[in-house]
Amino acid sequence: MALSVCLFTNFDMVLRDVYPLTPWKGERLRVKPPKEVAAGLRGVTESFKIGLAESGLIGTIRTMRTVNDFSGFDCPGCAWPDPDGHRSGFEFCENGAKAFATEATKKRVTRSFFEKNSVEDLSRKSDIWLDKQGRLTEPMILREGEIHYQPISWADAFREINSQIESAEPHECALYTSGRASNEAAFLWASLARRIGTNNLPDCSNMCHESSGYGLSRAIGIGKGTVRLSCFEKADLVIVMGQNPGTNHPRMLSALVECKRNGGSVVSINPLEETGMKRFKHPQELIRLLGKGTQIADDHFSVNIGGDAALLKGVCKRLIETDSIDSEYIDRETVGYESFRDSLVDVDWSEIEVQSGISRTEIEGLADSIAKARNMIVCWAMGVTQHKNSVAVVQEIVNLLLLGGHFGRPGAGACPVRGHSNVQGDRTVGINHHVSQEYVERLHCATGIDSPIQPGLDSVETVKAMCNGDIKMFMALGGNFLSAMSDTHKVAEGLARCDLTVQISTKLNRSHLVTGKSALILPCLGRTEIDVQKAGAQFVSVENSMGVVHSSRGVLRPASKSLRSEVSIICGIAQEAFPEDKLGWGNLVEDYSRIRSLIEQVIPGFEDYEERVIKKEGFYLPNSVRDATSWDTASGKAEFNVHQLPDLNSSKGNFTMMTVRSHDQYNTTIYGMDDRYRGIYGARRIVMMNSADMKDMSLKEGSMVTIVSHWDDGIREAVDWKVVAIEIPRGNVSTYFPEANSLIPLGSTADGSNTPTSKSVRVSIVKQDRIITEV
Ligand SMILES: Nc1nc2c(c(=O)[nH]1)N[C@H]1C(S)=C(S)[C@@H](COP(=O)(O)OP(=O)(O)OC[C@H]3O[C@@H](n4cnc5c(=O)[nH]c(N)nc54)[C@H](O)[C@@H]3O)O[C@H]1N2
Ligand SMILES: Nc1nc2c(c(=O)[nH]1)N[C@H]1C(S)=C(S)[C@@H](COP(=O)(O)OP(=O)(O)OC[C@H]3O[C@@H](n4cnc5c(=O)[nH]c(N)nc54)[C@H](O)[C@@H]3O)O[C@H]1N2
Ligand SMILES: [Mo]
Repeated sequence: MALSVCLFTNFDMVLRDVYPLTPWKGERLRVKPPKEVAAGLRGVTESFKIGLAESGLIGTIRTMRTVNDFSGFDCPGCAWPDPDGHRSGFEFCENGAKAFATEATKKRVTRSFFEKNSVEDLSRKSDIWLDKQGRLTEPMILREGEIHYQPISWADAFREINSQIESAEPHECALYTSGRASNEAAFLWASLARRIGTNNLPDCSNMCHESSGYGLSRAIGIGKGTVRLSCFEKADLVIVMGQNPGTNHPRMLSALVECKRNGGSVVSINPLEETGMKRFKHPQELIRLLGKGTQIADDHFSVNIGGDAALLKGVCKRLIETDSIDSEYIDRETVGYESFRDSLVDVDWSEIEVQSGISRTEIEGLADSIAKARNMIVCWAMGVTQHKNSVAVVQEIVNLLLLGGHFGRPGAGACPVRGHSNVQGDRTVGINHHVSQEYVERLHCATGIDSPIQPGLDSVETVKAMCNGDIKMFMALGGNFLSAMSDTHKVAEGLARCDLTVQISTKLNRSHLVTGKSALILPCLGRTEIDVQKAGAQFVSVENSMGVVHSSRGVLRPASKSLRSEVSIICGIAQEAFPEDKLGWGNLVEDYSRIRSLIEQVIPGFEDYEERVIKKEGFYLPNSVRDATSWDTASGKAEFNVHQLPDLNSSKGNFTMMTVRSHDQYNTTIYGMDDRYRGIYGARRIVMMNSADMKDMSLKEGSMVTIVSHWDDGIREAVDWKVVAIEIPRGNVSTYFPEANSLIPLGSTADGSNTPTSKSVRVSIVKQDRIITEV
């Protein structure tokens, strides 16, 4: 089926009189040369600028001083850890500063705002505009047939939810989680789903690092990274693959600088040479801000989108051919080496070169550097996890690390760099559409809840079920499901088929505008804010990318008196629905240590949670590979996995498109229109192309094109994209997320992990003087 799309209008599709996409009229594209140096003084001034505009001078200084300080809150920007053992104040970066400044904004969305603006009015506004209206202040309801949200009391909101829980079957409910939720909130949310009787727990991880967890757990027995932050000082070589740390994990650049200062090398593998990987000036080291900055990447490989599997195979082939492997380690710790070695013999160098876009000589050069490294770390993020063969690529990374025995010793290992600041913790404490028998039993013992054992729905499956009319109630603990998911129009169609959609949120976003028959907005405290309950001011806990659990305590006055904490909202919903539970949902909210006590009983590794989490440095969760080199796999050893190279020629379209973040956004929250590091200003509906490809198609910078994606069920097309020339291998293009999400077919997902293929979509780019209707 082809989607009905009205071409050359400002909106792609009208649905229930609501526009699911962000409108894009009025963008003014300007292009400058990309930046050579990341952070530096400009980074510092940018952090203050956004803070001043949103939260004023006092607020800015207060929040910046307390972010990641032991007595303050965990930076909501990303999951990169603080320096081991010494959480110090002021470990901030430009983008972390933006994340908390927009939360600490002085602007408010009140009931009169909703009186003035109908849902349709709001749908015509841009994502930036929606976010800039400020913090949500009181619970609101959009009743069936109404066009305005109206105020509702907390008690009535909980009653509305309860009547849905009562009328729907358990499997008709889905509870989404975005990765900012604390351990305490996430544990309760997962428990509530299971109390309702479902494992339908789609979460942002399904769109993010699911491929890492899936691939790693089957290969090495743990779905998390195996390094500590201190490993970066000891590594001889750090490979950064499919990641843009300068924008998305700026504090990681300090770790890369440490590696370099100690004589190590850094290699970048990416279709784009991102600014953060060129030079970096540490914003905390004022004296260095004036210098030239530290060069980060010693070598850069402009791989084709989706070409990493081929590149890694080439590297492993060379390492084996030159006998640059740790045979003793391989014999002792692994299984499957022989099949892996034999499979590489059949892989043709010409195929490796074509798929990766890197010459044999260069690949062999990289392999020779790897051979020399005693300790190697491979870091990766979305450039690895969001392809059809992502699980295979993660396992090729493991194969490479295993060849040199790079597990279980300081300075070496696998480092999937997580996104949302507590996405890893949420998984640890039970946000998962799969459950183990052990979890079910422990949950029952601690809480009396009888969890179903059969798997629930992930994010993609939830949208499919919604579109089939199989989900009646969708509740979201944070996030922006509509805009974050692939195939925006399908998600909109699915949400609209629900009876009730509920969003627990801090700020307004497009998921509040495309709703079920009725909808609730439940406004919550953000991480920066003081959370007072019966037993006094509460803290919550979070887990960073390296498995350290620590506390986070808000310092700012709440944006409104009517806000409730996430924990309080979940307990409110559960108490209304299940007042008879011996667990006493209503009591848990009084003192969060009661929730931590439950987590301790249910989740292994949280022994003495309360005592350990209040320590300044927090505590490391056990990690079988890092701590003991023990392999919790089917074979009891680390496993080499053999994967065929993907068939990249089978699909239609003349380009492979990836969707990336600009320097001025946090996922679906758009702070501004500029992507400073890449030199793109004033516009987001742009497509970055190789200048030779542009020339072939007679396109100039700023030319308008239509993008068409191809899938079994038909095409998706989106109009009015402006072309920008960038250094990217030919045949590859890049657009921004979330604008391009309407082009990613719902069915296009990674094998095994079911993650939308946000980084590889086959598309045709069509100069905009032709109308495409069907291909
Ligand atoms: N400021 C800021 N910080 C953030 C976020 C944010 O939006 N803004 N989001 C947070 C979240 S949830 C996450 S998951 C992380 C995301 O962090 P990243 O993964 O760094 O985010 P992306 O912008 O998706 O960048 C992916 C990178 O992979 C490259 N890439 C794409 N395809 C391929 C490929 O096939 N091979 C290789 N080798 N590279 C490829 C792209 O060129 C790009 O540099 O950041 C977190 N931190
Ligand atoms: N095409 C494409 N799509 C992608 C990606 C991509 O690279 N390309 N990346 C994917 C990835 S990695 C991720 S993680 C997902 C992100 O998906 P989500 O996590 O669903 O999206 P966010 O944009 O992070 O959510 C922002 C909203 O969260 C709410 N919020 C912020 N802070 C809090 C809080 O403390 N509590 C609560 N309750 N709400 C809060 C605000 O209302 C805000 O509008 O998107 C995915 N989608
Ligand atoms: Mo993410």
